[in-house]
Amino acid sequence: MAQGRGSAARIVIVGITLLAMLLHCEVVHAAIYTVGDTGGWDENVESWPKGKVLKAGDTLVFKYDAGIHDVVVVDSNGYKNCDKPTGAKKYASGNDQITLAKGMNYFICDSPSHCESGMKIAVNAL
Ligand SMILES: [Cu+2]
Repeated sequence: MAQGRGSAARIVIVGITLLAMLLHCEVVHAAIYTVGDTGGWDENVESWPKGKVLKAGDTLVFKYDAGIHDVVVVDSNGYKNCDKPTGAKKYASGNDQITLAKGMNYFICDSPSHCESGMKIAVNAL
């Protein structure tokens, strides 16, 4: 009886250990980046992704004054022309966490003339 309880406890401990290892793996593989680093999501942030190796599943954190800026998910055309497609997903909390999809990810600020002033990024997630 006592031995039976002991092995059940061992199985539970092994299970918890495996789960912890899996969760740890997840954390190690997905990185979190603050867009614009200390400057945050602001004008002239366009060059921020240059030289960074970003991966699908990584999280971008957009920090900004919610009353002034926003973050809109656009396509390549929207990025190039600072144009928000109809029905585009918009974030406006001032502290938005967006997980990157594989391939190109484009974000712009929708406030008048901000995107034209370089408040936009194009990120290639591997
Ligand atoms: Cu803005």
